[in-house]
Amino acid sequence: SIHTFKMAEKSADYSTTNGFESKTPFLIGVAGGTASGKSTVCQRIMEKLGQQHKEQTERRVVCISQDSFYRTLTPSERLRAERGQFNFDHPDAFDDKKLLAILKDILAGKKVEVPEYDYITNSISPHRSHTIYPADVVLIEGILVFYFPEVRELFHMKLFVDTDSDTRLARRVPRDIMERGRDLEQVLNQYMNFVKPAFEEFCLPTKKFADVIIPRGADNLVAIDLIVQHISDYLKRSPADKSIALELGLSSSSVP
Ligand code: UZR
Ligand code: MG
Repeated sequence: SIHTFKMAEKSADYSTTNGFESKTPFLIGVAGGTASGKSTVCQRIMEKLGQQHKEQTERRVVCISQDSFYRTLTPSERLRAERGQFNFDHPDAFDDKKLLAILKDILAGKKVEVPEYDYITNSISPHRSHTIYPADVVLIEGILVFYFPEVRELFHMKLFVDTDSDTRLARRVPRDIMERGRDLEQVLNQYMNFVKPAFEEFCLPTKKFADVIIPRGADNLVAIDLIVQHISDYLKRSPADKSIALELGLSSSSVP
């Protein structure tokens, strides 16, 4: 069959990679509105995958936040940001080229440096970044990870965390006040002026690109279990089988 032929071809590729197998990680995009529970969903997936594979200690699952790809603001933008008048929910606030480049490196099995973002100063921490080593599964979470077409195309699996807006606002307010150093009036103004309209214009329309929509977010343990099961089935495949699965899309279970 055509699949058998493809597998033979791929196995040959593997033997030519001078001694070490370049591994293509399984790349998962996790989108959803602010405070929908994206980070928690990622956390749960990471924990469950770790537990299910205790025997294979080198199996690694890592998570990267789109926040690390906010672009550096100009001095005047910075002033606006301090007054809560900069739109951090707009696609233009991100350096999508940098995100794309880093994801391509990750897919090529390279180690990458991911900057750390500081919500208090609204900027990338100049001296802090963390190294992401080649992993089996890489999760990328953020409000607009499905917005940029070239980035979107790279994901092997796309999840959308779908939590009601009132629930999200109720979580966002205390989080911004306690963790991100804001006051109530500023948080609500920003929500009404930027966060809500940008969600409706840029984030919500990307729900249609998702493979799986997770209602209620991190509370949805059944959905998370199903997703984890799917990922771990993939991880159990041989390297050659994996590359075929990635090429054909994981829906195809016809790999011999
Ligand atoms: P999540 N954000 C900030 O509040 N300050 C920044 O410096 C950068 C981003 C917010 C951003 C968005 N909006 O709604 C939110 N504002 O971070 C996305 N205002 O993060 O997905 O964790 O809610
Ligand atoms: Mg977050």
